[in-house]
Amino acid sequence: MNENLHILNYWNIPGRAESIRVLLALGGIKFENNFVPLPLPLENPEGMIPPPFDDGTWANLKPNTPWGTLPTLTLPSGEIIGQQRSILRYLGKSIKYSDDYLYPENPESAILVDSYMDMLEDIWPILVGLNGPEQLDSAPLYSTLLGLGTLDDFLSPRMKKDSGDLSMQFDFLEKAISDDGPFLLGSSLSIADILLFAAIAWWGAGVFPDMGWMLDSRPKIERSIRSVGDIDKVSEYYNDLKSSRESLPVVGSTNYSDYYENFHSLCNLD
Ligand SMILES: N[C@@H](CCC(=O)N[C@@H](CS)C(=O)NCC(=O)O)C(=O)O
Repeated sequence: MNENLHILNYWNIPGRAESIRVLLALGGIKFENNFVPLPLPLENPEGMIPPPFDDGTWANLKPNTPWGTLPTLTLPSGEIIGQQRSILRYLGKSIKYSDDYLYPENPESAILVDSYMDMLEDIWPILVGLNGPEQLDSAPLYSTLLGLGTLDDFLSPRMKKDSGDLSMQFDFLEKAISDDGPFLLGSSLSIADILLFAAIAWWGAGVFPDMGWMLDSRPKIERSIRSVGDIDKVSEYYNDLKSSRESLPVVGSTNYSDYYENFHSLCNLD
């Protein structure tokens, strides 16, 4: 590990870390990934270093993280900071795009950015599903992580237009987005756009069979995330890593490489 770099500590999947990776790339901040083996009860494929699945690393690391969770970001000073949205705000206060800080300085814009990020956080645990070993295979995200496919029976009623609770949350999001665009707040990019881009691309592979479940008839959400994928520094980041992501584990019906496919398609890298 290079001590002068930022180090992003997380599993080797997009998950809650991807927004931070994209933001670091957009800010031109050099960082390394410290891929911690995912604490899932799956056999490790031979010869993969680091092993993708549980080898006891997380149990040892967890008590030494600030909040008992990943992602964390190790700063060049050695300080370790945690919590996805807090890390985004921290970085967004010093990273600019087209002369604007990605976490706006004015309180009226900042509350909007926070609201978008908090509403995404309301959706996140529903899509991850219940935690605990005995419930793993009935939780939407864990089902794909364990190679058991997407839980359409769980998701379909909740994503039913006009009646499903999750569908309504995506509709509130669509309604809130500026008409003019291209970004959530209008012409200024913010960390909320980065989080939305990372969330939809991840959920569209890790939870739903595709992004259409969230994007169909929601053109403003789609416009916003496509606009993030169109940013040169973002597409260059995915282009540089594309081949390294072709050799990720395959578990049952899940090829972990597919977890990055939506990011590539949003960056027009197909
Ligand atoms: N509020 C936290 C939630 C983080 C979280 O739940 N992380 C999960 C992985 S996505 C985790 O660390 N799970 C392992 C554990 O809780 O032991 C954030 O937004 O960063």
